[in-house]
Amino acid sequence: MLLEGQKVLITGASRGIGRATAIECAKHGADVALNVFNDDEMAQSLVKEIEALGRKAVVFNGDVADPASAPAFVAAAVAGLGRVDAMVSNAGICPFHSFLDMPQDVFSRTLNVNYTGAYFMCQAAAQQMVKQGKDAQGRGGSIIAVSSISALVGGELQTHYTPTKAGVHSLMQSTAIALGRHGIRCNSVMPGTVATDINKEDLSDPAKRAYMEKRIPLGRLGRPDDIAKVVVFLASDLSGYVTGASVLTDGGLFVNLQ
Ligand code: NAD
Ligand code: RM4
Repeated sequence: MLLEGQKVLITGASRGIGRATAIECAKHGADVALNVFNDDEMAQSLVKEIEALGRKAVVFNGDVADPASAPAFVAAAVAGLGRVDAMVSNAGICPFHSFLDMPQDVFSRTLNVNYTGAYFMCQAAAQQMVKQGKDAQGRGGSIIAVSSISALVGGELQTHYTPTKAGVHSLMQSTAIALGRHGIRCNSVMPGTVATDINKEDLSDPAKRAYMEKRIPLGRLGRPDDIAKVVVFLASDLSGYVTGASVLTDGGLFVNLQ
């Protein structure tokens, strides 16, 4: 019960890593506010799962690429849960595409969802945390960006995507400085390859999947809850002196170069 009584906001919460994060936070005693984007059935089934764990869930439908969705999500969370203790900026897309013929709309949408969305969601959460003030132990809240191993390595079909993941990690480094005086910690988690909808097609080639698995020292692709557990750690007091950091969570993939 690392998050007993905490109020945690999660963007892109209906599927994959965001969904697992919502469930893991609820298992650790948190109530959750779920930003979803036109995914009603999945959102409703998630609310049921959270409630079955004895926790509260507030749903807010909105496109993170629209900066106006950020203060609206935080306002909905405060109306439903009373306050904000942690923000998990998770929503992201990766429409795999080659570089030389990258359409401008695919580039722009990826940037707007993954980077602009994260920026304004984190800003809106931080504004609310600053308004709430620090507690007696000097804690002001925790902001966690879901970055990626792709912040550190390239991807041939990810030239639009990898810079957004480097970008959100860099954002956490700078906001850690900007918000430290308010007791707000800012960190990123960098997942390796986790089988979710985002890469279903990419990993549907058995040869590619087998190649990826073979390169991972722990011998398997990541599961959404592998990442969710690290998010819980970064939201909790266990990481109370950690800010501006990243936690690479990849089964060893990054170091396995030779
Ligand atoms: P996913 O496709 O299962 O989930 C993405 C979620 O984001 C969905 O719930 C989707 O509805 C939501 N979303 C998409 N566009 C949105 C928008 N405009 N506004 C609000 N929500 C939106 O994929 P996932 O693997 O769970 O990805 C979650 C995050 O993890 C992404 O930021 C991704 O870059 C990152 N990541 C994933 C992997 C991986 O291998 N799966 C690795 C590293 C990082
Ligand atoms: C991640 C990483 C994974 C890929 C997903 C879509 O950041 O690059 O390997 O499958 O993005």
